[in-house]
This record gives sequence, structure tokens and C-alpha cells, in this order.
Amino acid sequence: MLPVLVSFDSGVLQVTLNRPEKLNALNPEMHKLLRQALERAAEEREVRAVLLSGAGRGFCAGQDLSERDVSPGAAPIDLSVSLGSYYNPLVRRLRELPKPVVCAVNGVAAGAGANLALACDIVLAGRSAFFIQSFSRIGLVPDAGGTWILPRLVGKARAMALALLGEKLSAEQAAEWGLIWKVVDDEALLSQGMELAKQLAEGPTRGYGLIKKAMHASSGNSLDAQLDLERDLQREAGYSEDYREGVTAFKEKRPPRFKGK
Ligand code: T3D
Repeated sequence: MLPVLVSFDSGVLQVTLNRPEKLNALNPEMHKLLRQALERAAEEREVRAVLLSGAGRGFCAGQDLSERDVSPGAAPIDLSVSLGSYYNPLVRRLRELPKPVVCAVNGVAAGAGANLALACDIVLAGRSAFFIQSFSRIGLVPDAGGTWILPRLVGKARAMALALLGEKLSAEQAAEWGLIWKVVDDEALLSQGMELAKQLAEGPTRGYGLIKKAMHASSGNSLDAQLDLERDLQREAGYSEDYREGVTAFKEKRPPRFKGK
């Protein structure tokens, strides 16, 4: 069985991390397949949204630690190679993908697995799921964008404590703190995730891509720079067919039929 499953239906590319016996801990093969799936999502017009989740009782337990030889006498491992080759490109790919990515966190999301979820655009979590910045438990620093996104989502005080203590954060608490969008019942998670992804897949895809650009740029921009960016992105959105359709549908008092163009 492949360690990442990919299927396509109704405009949604569904990507499932699939090593349940390891709580979907990431190894190079999974990284490769995950990257391929995200490249496909970027390139194929028909793909208008992505749904990411995990098989079994976990979402993703981060880096597969069984692949790291830390036995006495083993050579020191240069972890920057792993980040440079796998984790950083993965987070950049997710952020730059001009299509919405929904993440359905079906169980534990630990280490880079937690930050992989947080790099997605809309995060739903099952009620029994939890998030752990488990890096400090093994002497590491949060990666996969964790030190960037956590303080921005929950503020420095909470981000720092999450990173230093490596404690479990329940899905409910994560939603309350603004780390994720919503908590749903475990049994309903995948169907609600798919419903949301399908809703997005019927939306104005180009506009969504521009919304992502604006949102991601905002934390590094002054208000002036952001206003200029909004002007430029709105010009682009206004040239889209979906804008014409949206306004026409409004005037004709009917639901819009967006084509993602
Ligand atoms: O190295 C680099 O490339 C640098 C980049 C690092 C990025 C990172 O993600 S570092 C952080 C790595 N992840 C962790 O430290 C989390 C390790 N896992 C855990 O702390 C716990 O497993 C969980 C809290 C996630 C879940 O606990 P629990 O009690 O529900 O399950 P469990 O029994 O610990 O795990 C179930 C199985 O999954 C178990 O296998 P076994 O004993 O039944 O054969 C366990 O070993 C395996 N597993 C869980 N996490 C990992 C893993 N195997 C390999 N790597 C893992 N990360």
C-alpha cells in the first residue's frame, strides 16, 4: 500500500497520509508522494481544492524518528539537510499553491505533523484530535514553519509555552485559541472536510489564490504596502471571468456558477 493515497473527485484532490501503524510519521517516500500530489494540484486546472488528512488514529507524528541513527558512535546528523530538502519546500508549496487546502486533523498532530496542518488554509479537527509541538521533547526546535506561524496565530506567550513545554493541546483549546478553524465530531470529520473542500472547489479559484497571496503577505507588510497589494490583486481579480459571473449572478438573483477562471 502506498504511504500517501491520492484520489480526485468533484474538483477536490484528496490526499491521505497512509502509514497508520506509525501514526503517519513522515519519511522521504511520503515527502516525495506528498510533493507530487501538491504539484499535481498546482498544475491541473480541474483540481480546485485539496483535502489533506491521515489514515488511522493519527494525522501525522512528524518526522519518522526510526530513520534517525543516534546510537553511540553513529555520525552526527545534519538535520538542516532534511529541512532544506523536505520540510521547507513542503511548507512553501502549500503556501504558494494558488488553490485552497483544507486539512482534516483526524488524530494526533505532533512535531512537523502539527505544523504541516497549520500550513494549510483551513484546518478542521476531530474532537479527539490534539496538537503537540513535541520538538523540545527530543531536544529540537519547532520546524516546518512552527516558529513563524505559532506566535502569529496565538501570540508569543502561548506560542512560547507550547514550544518549550511540548504539551498536548486539545482540538477544542486549539480552536478557542484561534490556531484552527473548527472542531467537529470525529465521525463527521472527513465528510465535513470533504463538504468544505467541495464547496471551495465550486468557488472562484483565481480569487481564492489571490486571497491566499494577500493574507500571507500581510504579516510582513506595512498597511501602505498591503493597500497597494490589495489594489494590484483586486485588479487581477476584477479581470477574471468569475468576477463577471459573480456580479451577473447577483444582479439576476441566482447562485453564481464559477468556473475557476
Ligand atoms: O529529523 C529531521 O528530519 C528533523 C525534522 C524534524 C521534524 C519533527 O517532526 S521532529 C518531531 C518528531 N515527532 C515526535 O517527536 C513525536 C513522536 N511521537 C510521540 O511522541 C507519540 O507517538 C505521540 C504523542 C505522537 C502519540 O503517542 P501515542 O501513545 O498515542 O502512540 P505511540 O504508541 O507512541 O505510537 C504508536 C506507534 O507509532 C508506535 O509504534 P510501535 O511501538 O507501536 O511499533 C510509535 O513508535 C510510532 N510512532 C509515533 N511517532 C513516531 C513513530 N514512529 C516513528 N517516528 C515517529 N515520529
